[in-house]
Amino acid sequence: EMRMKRSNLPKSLPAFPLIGSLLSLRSDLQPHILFQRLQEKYGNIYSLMMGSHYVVIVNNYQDAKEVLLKKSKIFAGRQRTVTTDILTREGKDIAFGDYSPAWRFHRKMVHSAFSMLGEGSTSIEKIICREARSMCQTLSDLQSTAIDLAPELTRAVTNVVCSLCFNSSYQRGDPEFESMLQYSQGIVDTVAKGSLVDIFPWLQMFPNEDLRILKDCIAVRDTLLQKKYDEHKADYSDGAEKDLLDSLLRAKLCSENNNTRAREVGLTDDHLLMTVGDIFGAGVETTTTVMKWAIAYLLHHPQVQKKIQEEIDSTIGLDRHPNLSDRGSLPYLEATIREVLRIRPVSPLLIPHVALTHSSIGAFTIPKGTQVIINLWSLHHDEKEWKNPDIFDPGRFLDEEGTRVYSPSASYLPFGAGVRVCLGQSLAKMELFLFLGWMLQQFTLEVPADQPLPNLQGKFGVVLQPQKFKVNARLRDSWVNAEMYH
Ligand code: HEM
Ligand code: PLO
Repeated sequence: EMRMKRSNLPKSLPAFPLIGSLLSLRSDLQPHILFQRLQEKYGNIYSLMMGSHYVVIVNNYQDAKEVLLKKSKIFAGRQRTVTTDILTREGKDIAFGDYSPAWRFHRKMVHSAFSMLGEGSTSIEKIICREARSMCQTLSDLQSTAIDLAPELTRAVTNVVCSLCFNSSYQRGDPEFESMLQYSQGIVDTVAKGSLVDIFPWLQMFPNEDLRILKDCIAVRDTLLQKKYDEHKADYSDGAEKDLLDSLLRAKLCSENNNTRAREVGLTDDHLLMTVGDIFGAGVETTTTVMKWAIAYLLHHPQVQKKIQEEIDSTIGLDRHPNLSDRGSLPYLEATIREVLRIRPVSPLLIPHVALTHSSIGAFTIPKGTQVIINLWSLHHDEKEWKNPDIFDPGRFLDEEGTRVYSPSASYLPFGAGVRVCLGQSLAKMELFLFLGWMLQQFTLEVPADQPLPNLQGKFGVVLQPQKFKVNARLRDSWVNAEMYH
């Protein structure tokens, strides 16, 4: 039992330090695609060294299921890295924080704050629809000019999560919003993407452009978070929690009064700030990214766009806007969202997991402390699971009549699974449905005359982002006529 047979370890790649550089230096293959290719030579599951860390890559559903679901708690750890430690004050957040009572407590807090806010008069649905309305208004003001939709999409998505976290929102051109856009992109570009400093921590001794950008951006973010925190502390009154930050504050004050588990469950200022930082950051970057991918694919596949519009016209019409109770009756829109999340997963390698104890995956031995990377890209592009996986086809998620959404393969985990499953899954699904539904009811998205089709190759990072592209949002004739009629 004690003497592990070497042969039980997954097959190892030979070129140890090189792989490290491949993750960050511009190789023509992005890491998720490189890891997928290596499968041909090394099998579904193989290992490599990243600096001094032993890493196992999992490329198939069967083994991913064992890691994420069957042995969820065993593989619930996270690796500390140079860049995520700077972002999260040594892992005092949810996403990059190790498995601990503090992690568990903060997940629960966010969960209950979201359900509480969802029920009240300012329900999440109302907030999203308010932002959808404002976004559509802006689009119609900018009609028929080639625009980069990103700032407007980001503002809509940001305002939803801003309402939930801070009970506030941004107008167009708000300088705080502009600065948020900037620092957040800076962080996405430099954090947790397997950069050399994360693989060889001693490199931080030397001047490093990326690390400097990261630190500068985090400083701007921290100022913003601290300001929100101070405002909330000043305004706080018992029993009137308007947002996530109020809920966290109440939990902190409560535990201080009773002198209970405050330290164990991490109710320090740092923990509170890092939790809202996570939700705010994740809330903005993920949903915005999916919206951009969805629009990029709709431009490539105008017949898909047309079909969604026909579905909206026949089930909702022009007298009202889509709402959440329409989710069951717009299967083609729902299927399109699923297909976007399949073909371009936001987080193609999830967030690396860590084995908290000695364990196994399939027949392979996995030593304690092993980093386990689930290659979601491989799962979503597995030819044994999906017919023509590289082709964009929402129809694969529909039954034969085209009336019911289903999953043709279990190998579909855009939000991960198990104890580390995405905390914003239901929020994200509501947003995607409503934003796309509202937008396509009123507008047809087209490639401007002098512009190329969007590039569908993503930029790998902590989220897989599409490259910038321009769009023409044209008010639909039927909508213009209906508006005149009203
Ligand atoms: C974690 C996907 C939106 C908050 C994750 C993970 C994935 C994911 C793959 C990692 C799971 C793992 O490590 O095994 C997505 C996708 C989204 C989305 C595809 C949009 C369509 C959101 C939103 C929020 C959010 C809107 C916040 C409001 C989080 C948090 C974690 C997480 C806090 C860390 C959970 C933990 O480590 O315990 N998400 N996400 N996500 N997500 Fe999302
Ligand atoms: C995005 C940039 C923000 O400024 C900080 C931030 C916080 C949480 C991160 C998020 C970034 C990127 C997407 C992440 C999210 C936590 C969960 C989510 C990693 C870095 C995903 C997709 O896993």
